Amino acid sequence: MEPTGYPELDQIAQRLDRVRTLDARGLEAEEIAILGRKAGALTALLKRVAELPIDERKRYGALVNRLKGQFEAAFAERREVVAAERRSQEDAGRDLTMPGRGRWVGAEHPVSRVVDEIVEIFRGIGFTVAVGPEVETDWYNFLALNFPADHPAMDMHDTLYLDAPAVEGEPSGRLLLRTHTSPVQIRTLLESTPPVRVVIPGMVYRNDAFDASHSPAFSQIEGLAVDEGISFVDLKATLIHFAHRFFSPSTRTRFRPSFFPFTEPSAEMDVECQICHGSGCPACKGTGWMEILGCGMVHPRVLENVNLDPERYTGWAFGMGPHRIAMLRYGLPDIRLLLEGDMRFLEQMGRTGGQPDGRGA
Ligand code: 2NL
Repeated sequence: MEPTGYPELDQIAQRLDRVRTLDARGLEAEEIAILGRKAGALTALLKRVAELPIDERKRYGALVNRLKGQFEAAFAERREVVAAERRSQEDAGRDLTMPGRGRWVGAEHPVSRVVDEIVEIFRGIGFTVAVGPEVETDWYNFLALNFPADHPAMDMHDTLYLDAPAVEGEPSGRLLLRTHTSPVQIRTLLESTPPVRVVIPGMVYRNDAFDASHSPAFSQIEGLAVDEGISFVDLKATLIHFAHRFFSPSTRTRFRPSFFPFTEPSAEMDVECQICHGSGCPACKGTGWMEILGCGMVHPRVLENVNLDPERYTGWAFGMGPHRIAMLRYGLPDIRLLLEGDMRFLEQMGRTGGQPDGRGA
């Protein structure tokens, strides 16, 4: 560059060529050193223009401004080059032929699937869904359901009681983990007036050992219909419809007499064995049948306990265990498979076509 006659300008001008050798950090520092608003070398010279004699001012000002423009252009150009270099370095570390990372594909748990299917079948015929607390009082869990106060189910050996004071102001307020979802039905009946058609899915708890067929925590779905003029015919028709939708339209069913404190008469419902279809196999212990639920006409005393007149209203109810149903449907030998979260089992159940009947695939 031509000398200008101003050594301080020429000195700064010498730094212009170096700009295209700077890296990102050096570039930033140099911009501040030359053009920085507070301490930039050129900025300082520009401030001095005003102090010069009037005839010099014009030439000097033009020289400083030209140099400023040259630096601005050089910095901008260098910024572009540095950014492009960084982009190409990033691209160099990228291997577009590398195989993609596999995604974890989740799947519904077999018990969730069974619960959802059961709920959907009943919703399809006008039932609504209700849920309620898992900690209950012994009135909602037992006494309202016509359990006598000395019933063995109320014993500490069968029921998990909470180590907490009883709820005051309740008819009987000892706190426990609900042993069935029936207390939610009691709450529903207390809160509404018939017609009532409701299904209640949820976890229930019993003081049981954890073995192949028992667990201290398992799921239940109960259903309840209360209205004027409801009979055992409604119970049978509805539950047979359910079995045909859930298993298959040709699945045979049968009802056997049974006993529950909260229903009278009571029954257990069997469907033909889903493994051998009736010929007899180890899964059905050679009987050709599998028990899927308990049911019955709501006991008149249960209706009275929720302030309904049993002369006017009748109802029916059922209860079944989705863990058990899932074991029957998928031919599982051990309930612990459904509760322990072993990925080898869950991946097998979740895999497309991995289930015996191909459902949910
Ligand atoms: C079973 C049997 C059953 C019910 C549950 C019920 C509820 C109310 C009134 C009358 Cl509020 N009954 N529930 C009725 C019959 C059987 O469950 O074996 N469950 C796994």
